Amino acid sequence: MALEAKNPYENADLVDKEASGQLDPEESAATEPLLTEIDHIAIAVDDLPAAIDEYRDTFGAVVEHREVVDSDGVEEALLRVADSYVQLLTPTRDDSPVAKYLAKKGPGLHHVGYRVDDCAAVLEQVKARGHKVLDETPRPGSRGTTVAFIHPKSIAGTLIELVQE
Ligand code: CMX
Ligand code: CO
Repeated sequence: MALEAKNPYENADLVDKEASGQLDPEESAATEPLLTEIDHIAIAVDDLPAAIDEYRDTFGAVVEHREVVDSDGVEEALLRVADSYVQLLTPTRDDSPVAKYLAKKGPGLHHVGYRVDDCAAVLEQVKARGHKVLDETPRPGSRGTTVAFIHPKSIAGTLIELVQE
């Protein structure tokens, strides 16, 4: 099919829609990759110092940045891995989204942060494609970044953070 040849990563649903004339093939997919790099893999933990020690002792990974992000009720430790980070995250208060996650699921992968060149522009594209977003407009993240979250139920079961440095 034409769309498959143009973009092998397109999903079957869109291919079907294009074939049935519901989607304009020229507008059906982002024309160039919007995600430029994995910024961070975020892991929720109950005990931040213990997790930092574990990563250092096991992998030799060291903390490059520590920050309390009040707006999200979290404390983070960023450990560099090549051009990306592991973001160890722990809640700083009971109403933090990470506190709720830990209570329900226990420690583990919480979200993936993808680097983008223009967070506002990518967020608009994500919304235009019908995905549920958690931030209507970009907002400040840690390290002076600009971020926006996409709901996990809306895209492949993974909480996504768009990160503009
Ligand atoms: N990954 C995948 N699925 C998740 C999830 C996650 N991190 N968090 C919740 N879910 C799922 C739940 O399993 C649940 O699914 P079911 O309905 O099938 O049981 C559903 O989403 C609703 O979950 P919930 O426990 O009721 O949680 P809420 O809806 O209250 O909150 C979310 C979930 C994603 C809306 C909330 O965590 C949020 O707004 N997150 C964005 C902000 C954030 O995470 N900040 C912390 C990090 C800050 C940083 O990185 O700097
Ligand atoms: Co994050």
